[in-house]
Amino acid sequence: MFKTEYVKNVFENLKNKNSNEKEFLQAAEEILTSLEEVAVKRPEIQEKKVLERFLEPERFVQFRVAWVDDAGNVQVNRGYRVQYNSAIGPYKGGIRFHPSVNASIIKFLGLEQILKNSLTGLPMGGGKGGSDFDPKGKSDREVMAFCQAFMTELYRHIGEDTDVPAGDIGVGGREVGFMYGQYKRIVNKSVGVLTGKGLSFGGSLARTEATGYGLCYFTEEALKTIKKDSFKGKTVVISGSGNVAIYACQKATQLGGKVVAMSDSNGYVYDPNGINLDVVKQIKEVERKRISEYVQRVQGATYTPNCKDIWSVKCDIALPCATQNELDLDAAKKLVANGVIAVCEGANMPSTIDACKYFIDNKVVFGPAKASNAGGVATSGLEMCQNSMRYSWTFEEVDAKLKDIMTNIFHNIHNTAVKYDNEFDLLKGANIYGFEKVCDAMLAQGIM
Ligand code: NDP
Ligand code: 2IT
Repeated sequence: MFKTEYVKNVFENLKNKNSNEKEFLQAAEEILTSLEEVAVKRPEIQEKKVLERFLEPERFVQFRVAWVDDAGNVQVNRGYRVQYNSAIGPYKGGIRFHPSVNASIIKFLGLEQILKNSLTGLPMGGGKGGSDFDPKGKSDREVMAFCQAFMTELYRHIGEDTDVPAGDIGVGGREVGFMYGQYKRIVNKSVGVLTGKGLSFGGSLARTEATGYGLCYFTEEALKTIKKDSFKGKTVVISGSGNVAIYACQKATQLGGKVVAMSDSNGYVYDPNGINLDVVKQIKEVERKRISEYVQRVQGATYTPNCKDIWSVKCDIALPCATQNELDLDAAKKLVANGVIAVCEGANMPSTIDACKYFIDNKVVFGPAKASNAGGVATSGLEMCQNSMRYSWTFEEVDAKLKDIMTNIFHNIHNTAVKYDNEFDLLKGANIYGFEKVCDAMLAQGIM
């Protein structure tokens, strides 16, 4: 798998120390595969043990979160925050509430976040947090009680210049609001310690839309550069129906694409007339119900109770926007056989390693998550900037900066991929371009 003794040993040691952390090892393997050539070119990386230090989080906190449910029962969950790397700025990254959250998931997300944040060009280090709390089916009061209990421990570890969390799966405006309120109550300061806040208390316009919009700006630029093509007239399939998927659907449609399928963890809907996003938003954002509801409300649409089958729907552009490892080699083969020209990742690590390789080998325009979904955290960076200035930009101003950032990310990683002899290997381009800045900063700041 690895060609050099150095990288082989780094990965062997990582495996021995984290043997039951499957997702974390997957992310590390994918990154190390790309960085091997850089380590050969730059001997100081081995001398100063940069890869070993890069892979070991600066800090990892795990804590108890106890709260009381509506029936009066005490509930106990586990909370996490990984402060992975602060070489280029304060730790920055979302919080995920999902029953599958464990140390492996938090560490894979944190590791990816270091490189993603570096790609944005903004001064942000990498972090991530979360809990195995399941917000599904909970009342607003229960979600509030959980968020307050979670922040009652987390507050001591974070700060506007130290570590700035935001949303991720299961954490949106409602949860960020409750957590922000509790932080403010404890420390008695109104500061930009979280991003994705409500617009009336320091949130940035366009943050809600940013990840999905950014994904489409990236995809449009990649199609234009590599294939002299665009969204116009294309059939698009988007997995998920949460924050990222909804705004990816909106922008893909605005750019002239037709989105024909969306999903949740139970199944997917197919609408040959193009997804009616108002209906999806009503079901998911307002009523917090299942995507299967869509077929009760829109004529001609069908529901299939298997979310993975969404990749058998014929399309030109696929945007996986649900979760890790939702797109495997089988799915990749189906997409390619059906003539897909671009697969750009909105979720974090949605494609398995062999699926990524299959896309690259088959000359599909493949946008790796850490580049193509960086619009969310980039706009979080813009929210931090506005909070520091105690000022706010208009929607158009933020959206224009987001578009600029996504266009730059694409060209930076594409140029790097070209330099390393394969313009389709944007994954390698992203890993190398993101890593070199972090590596330079780590070397400049001494051994720590
Ligand atoms: P949401 O909670 O808003 O939506 C998540 C969506 O993914 C839901 O439709 C959910 O379905 C589906 N999903 C979750 N887990 C699974 C699973 N195990 N199998 C199938 N579907 C699943 O989250 P976001 O939209 O914010 O996040 C989606 C992805 O995008 C994640 O990978 C996240 O890390 C990534 N991301 C998010 C950013 C942001 O700004 N929010 C920024 C960059 C990346 P169900 O309701 O059935 O659970
Ligand atoms: O994965 C991600 O980049 C996010 N969930 C957004 C993080 C952020 O700090 O806005």
